[in-house]
Amino acid sequence: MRTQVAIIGGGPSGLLLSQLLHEKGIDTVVLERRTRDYVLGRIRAGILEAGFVNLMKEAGVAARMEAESFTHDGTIIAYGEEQFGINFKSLTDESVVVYGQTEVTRDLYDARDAAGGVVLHECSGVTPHDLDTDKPFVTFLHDGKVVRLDCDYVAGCDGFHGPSRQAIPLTVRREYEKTYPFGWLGILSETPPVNDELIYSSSDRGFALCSMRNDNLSRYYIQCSLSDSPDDWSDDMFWDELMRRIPSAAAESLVTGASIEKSIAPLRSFVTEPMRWGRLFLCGDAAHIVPPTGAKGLNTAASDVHYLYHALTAFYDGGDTEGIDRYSEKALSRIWKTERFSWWMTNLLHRFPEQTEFDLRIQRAEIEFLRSSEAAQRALAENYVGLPY
Ligand code: FAS
Ligand code: PHB
Repeated sequence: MRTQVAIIGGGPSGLLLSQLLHEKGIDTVVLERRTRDYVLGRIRAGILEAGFVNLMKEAGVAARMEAESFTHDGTIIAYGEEQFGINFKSLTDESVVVYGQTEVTRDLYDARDAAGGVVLHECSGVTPHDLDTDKPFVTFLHDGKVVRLDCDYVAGCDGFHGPSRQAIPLTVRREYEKTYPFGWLGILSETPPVNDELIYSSSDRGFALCSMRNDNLSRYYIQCSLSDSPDDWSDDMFWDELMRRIPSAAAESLVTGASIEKSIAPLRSFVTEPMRWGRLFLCGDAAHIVPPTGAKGLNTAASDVHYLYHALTAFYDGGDTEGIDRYSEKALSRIWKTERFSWWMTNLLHRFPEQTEFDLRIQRAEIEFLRSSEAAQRALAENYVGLPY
C-alpha cells in the first residue's frame, strides 16, 4: 500500500485532517485501532470554538452541525448560592457552539465514506518506521495480514495512549505533566438541560458542571475522587450530589432521569515537545492533554490540525516547507496558552485536598474579582471562545 500521508488514529483529529487534505487532493489512509462503533460510543467534548466550526466548514462537513447545534453567547459561573454570567458575545464579539464530539466524529466518518476515503478499523500493532528518513512507512495487522503502508509523512493522531509519541526518541522528546488529585464523574441523561447556558459551579463539596447536547440531552459532571468508579455512584446518588453543588434555584428546576452513559475521566495537564520528528507530526491528544474545565481538549486538537493541514498543503502545492518546519513551534505556542487557561479554570473552580483556609479565601476572592472586573471577564471570554490560530 502507498499513500501521501499515513494518519494513525481515527478520532476527530485524524478524521478532520484526512478530510481537509482530501479537499486539497492529498491522499491519506487512516489507521484506527478500534471499531467505528467503539469510537462513536465515546462521550467526550461538547463545546466547539469558532475556529473548529470554520475548519468543519472548510472540510465540507458542517451541514448537520449548522442545522442541529446551539450557539452559546455566554456561560454562568456559580459559587455557593451566588452566580453571575459572562457574556462572550459582548466582550469578544464571538460565541461558542454546542455540538457533541460524537456527532463531529460521526459527520467526519460519513464524509470520508462519501469521498471514498480509506479508513481502516481494527488495525493492531500499528508501528511507524524510518521516520528520520525520506522513506517512512507504517506496518500493522489488519484482517489477519501484516500490511506495510509506504508514505511521505505520518500524522500521529492516536491520542494519549497511542504509539506515535513514543516513536520520538527520549533523547529528543521532552514531556511536561501535571496531574490533579481528582477526576470528573460525567453522566448523559435524556432530560432537558437545567439552564439554557452552561453552569460552572464551585461549591464547598467540589466542582460541578451543567452542560448539554440538545434540548433533551443533558451532560452533567461532578468532581470526584480518583478512587471512585462509576459503579460506586447510583443515578440517585449522582443527582443528589449535583443538586448540593449548584445554586438552589437551579437544583429546584433540575429534571433528573436515568443515565444513558456514566464515566470517570482523570484530569491531567500534559504537553510533549517537539511535535515533529523527521516525517512524523503529532496532533491532538497524542501531543497534549488538558483538564476539560476550559473545554479546550478537542478545540486544541483542531488548531493543530489547522497548522498541519496548511503546512502539508503548502508542501504538496509548491514544495514550500516553511509550515512543516515551523509546525511544532506554531502549534506549541497556542497549546501552552490553552494549557494555562485550562489549568487556571481548574484551580479557580475545584476543591483541592490540601487547600488551607487562606487558600479558600484566595479562591473566593479570585471568583469575586472575576465577577466585578470586565477586564477579567474579557480575559476569560477571549480564552473560552478560542485564541486566534
Ligand atoms: P482521540 O483520543 O479522540 O482519538 C485518538 C484515536 O486514536 C482513537 O480513536 C484511538 O482508538 C486511536 N488509537 C489509539 N491508539 C492507536 C493505535 N495504536 N493504533 C491505531 N489507532 C489508535 N475535551 C473537551 O473539550 N471536553 C470534554 O468534556 C472532554 N472529555 C473527555 C473525556 C475523556 C475520558 C477523554 C479521554 C478526553 C476528553 N476530552 C474532552 C478531550 C477529548 O475530547 C480530546 O481532546 C479529543 O478526543 C482529541 O481528539 P484526538 O486527538 O483525535 O484523540
Ligand atoms: C461537555 O459538555 O461535555 C463539556 C462542556 C464544557 C466543558 C467540559 C465538558 O468545559
